[in-house]
Amino acid sequence: MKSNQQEFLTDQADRFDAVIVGAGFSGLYMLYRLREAGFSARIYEAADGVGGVWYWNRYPGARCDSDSIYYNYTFSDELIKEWTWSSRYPEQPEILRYLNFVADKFDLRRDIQFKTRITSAHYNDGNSMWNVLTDDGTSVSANYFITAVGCLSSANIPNFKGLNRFEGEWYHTGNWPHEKVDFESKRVGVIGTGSSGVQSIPVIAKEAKHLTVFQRTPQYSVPARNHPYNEAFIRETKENYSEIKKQMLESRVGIPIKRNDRSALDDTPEERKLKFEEAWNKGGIWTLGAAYNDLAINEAANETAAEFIRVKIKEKVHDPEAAKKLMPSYYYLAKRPICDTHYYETFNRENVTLVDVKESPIEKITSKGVKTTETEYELDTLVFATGYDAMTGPLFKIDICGKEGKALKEKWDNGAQTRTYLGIATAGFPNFFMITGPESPSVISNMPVSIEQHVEWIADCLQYLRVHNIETIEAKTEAEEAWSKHCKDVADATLYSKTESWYTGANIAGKPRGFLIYLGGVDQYRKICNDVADKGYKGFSLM
Ligand code: FAD
Ligand code: N01
Repeated sequence: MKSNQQEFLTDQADRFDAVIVGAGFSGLYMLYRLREAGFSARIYEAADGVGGVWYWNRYPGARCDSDSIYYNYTFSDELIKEWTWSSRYPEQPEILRYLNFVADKFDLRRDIQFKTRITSAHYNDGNSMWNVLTDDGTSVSANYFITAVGCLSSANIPNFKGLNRFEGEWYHTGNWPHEKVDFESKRVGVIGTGSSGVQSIPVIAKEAKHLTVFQRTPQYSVPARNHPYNEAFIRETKENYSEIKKQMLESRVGIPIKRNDRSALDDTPEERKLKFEEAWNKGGIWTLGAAYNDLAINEAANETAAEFIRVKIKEKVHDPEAAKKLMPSYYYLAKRPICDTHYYETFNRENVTLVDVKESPIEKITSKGVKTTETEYELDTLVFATGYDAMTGPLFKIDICGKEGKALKEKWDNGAQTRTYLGIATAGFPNFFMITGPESPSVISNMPVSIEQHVEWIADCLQYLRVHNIETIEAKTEAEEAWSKHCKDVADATLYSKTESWYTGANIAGKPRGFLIYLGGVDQYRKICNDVADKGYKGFSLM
C-alpha cells in the first residue's frame, strides 16, 4: 500500500508552477501570493511545522528584537485587526503561534510538505524546468525554483576537538529541543555572546547551579526595555496601521525611526550624552544608532557612541576585571546590534563566571567539559550560541545547478565570487529566485518588510511573464556585476566592511570574506527594484 505522501507525489503533484523551499515568514507569504495569482505552488520544509527561525529557536529567552508591531506581515488588513501582540518583544512561543495562525487563516498547510529537505535543484536546459529532489528520493519539477531558506538557518557548530567525547548534554540555540531543557542544579557552559547568547545567558543563569560564559568578542548591547502593550496603544496602532505601514516602507530599515540628521561631532560632549541617554532610555537595537547620522560611517563619531556604552558597562558590572573583559572595542553597529534584559548585570551574580577565550582560547572539549589553554571547566550541559553560516550557508546546503549543469557553489566560487542581481536572481540560473538573497537588505532591516517586498516583486514578475508569454527570465551578467559593485561600494563607505563579523563571513573558519548585504536602505532598494520592473525587467533577459 502506498503511503499518503507517495500517493500525493505520484498521483497529483509532481509538477508545479513553483517549488518553494522553507515555511518561515518568506515561504508562507510566497505561497499565499502565488496561490492568489492562480499559480500552483508547493513548499518543502525540513521541519515538521511552519515558523522557520521561530520553529527552531526555542532556547530560553528567545524573542524578537524588532518591535512586534513592525515584526509582522502587513499585507492583510484583516490579519492586522485579528492578531494582537502581548508586548514589545514577545517570546518565541508567541511568534510561533502567530505564524501558525497565519498558516491556518490562509489555509496554507495543504500546500506544504513538512519533514522534507530539498537536497538538489537542477535546471533542465531542454525544457526550461527545474528538477527538484527531496531527501526521501522523490523528484518533482517546476517552472520556478524559489528559495525561502532564510539567512540564519544553517547553524554553526565550531569544529572543536573532542565534542563527540563530551559526556554531558549539548545544544545549539538554533536547533533547540521541543521539551524544556532542565538547567536546575547543573553546571552549564555557554559558548558565544551574540544575540542568542545575550538573550539566553541571563535566563540560564537564574536557573543553573553555575554558569560559565565563554566569550570571544565582547558586545555592545543596549537595554531592550521590553514591556507589555496596553489596550490604548494596541487600539491606536490598529486604527493607524496604514500610516504606520507607510512610514515603515519609507524608512531605511523597515522601522519608522527618525534618524537625527546631524553629525555626532557637531554636538558638545554634554549634548551628545543627552542624546545618547535619551536613546538608551527608549531601548531597542535601532535607537542609539539613529542618534546621529554618521555613527556607521565616521570612526570618530562611532567612538563617541562606543565609549558611551562602555561607560554604561562599567557602571553596571561590579567587578572591574569582568567589566573590562565585557567592554568591546570594534566599531559599534558594525556587528549586528544587540539589546538585552539584564545581560551585563548577570555577571554580578555569584554563580556566573566569565571566561575570555581570546585571551585563553578553547583547546578542546573533553569528556568532562571545556578545556581552554588555561584550565578545564567541568560542565553538565554545554550550549552553543555560536551563530550561523549566514546568507550563503543555507543555499550551499542545496546542490543548485543552473544552465549547462553549472553549480551555484562553483559559480560563486564557494562564496568568494557571490554575484546577484538585486539579491533576487543570479546569471546562469533562469527562473530561480532567492527571497532575501545575498546582496539584498535582508538582515540589516526589519526582515518581514524586506520579505514582503521580495515576495511581492517575485509574484508580480511571474504574473508579468505569464501575461507576456515569456518562458524564462534570467539576470544578465553585466547587470549583476554592476549590482555587486554597487553593494560593495556602498558597504565600503561604511565601517561595516571594516569589521570582522558574521556579516562578512569571518565567523566561519575558511569562509571567504565578503559583504553580502545591500546597505543603501530598504526605501532606496524598493525604488530600485520597482524601477527595474517598470522598465520591463531591465537587466534581465526575457525569452
Ligand atoms: P527562516 O525563518 O530561517 O525559515 C527558513 C526555513 O527554510 C526553515 O524553516 C528551514 O527549516 C527551511 N529550510 C532551509 N533549507 C531547507 C531545505 N534545503 N529544505 C527544506 N527546508 C529548508 N529579524 C528581524 O528582523 N527582527 C527580529 O527580531 C529577528 N529576530 C531573530 C531572532 C532569532 C533567534 C533569529 C535566528 C533570527 C531573527 N531574525 C530577526 C532574522 C530572521 O531570520 C527573520 O526575521 C525571519 O524569521 C526569516 O524568515 P525566513 O522565512 O526568510 O527564514
Ligand atoms: O550568533 P552570532 P547569534 N569560539 O554569530 C561566538 C539573529 N538573532 O546566534 O563574535 C568561541 O551573532 C562568536 O564570537 P565572535 C541576529 O541577526 C536575533 O547570537 O565571532 N566563540 C559570537 O560571540 C543575530 O545577529 C536575535 O568572536 C565563538 C557568538 O559565538 C544573528 O541571529 C536573537 C566561536 C555567535 O554570535 C546571529 O546571532 C538571536 C568559536 N569557535 C539571533 N565561534 C534577536 O534578539 C563563534 N563564536 C532578535
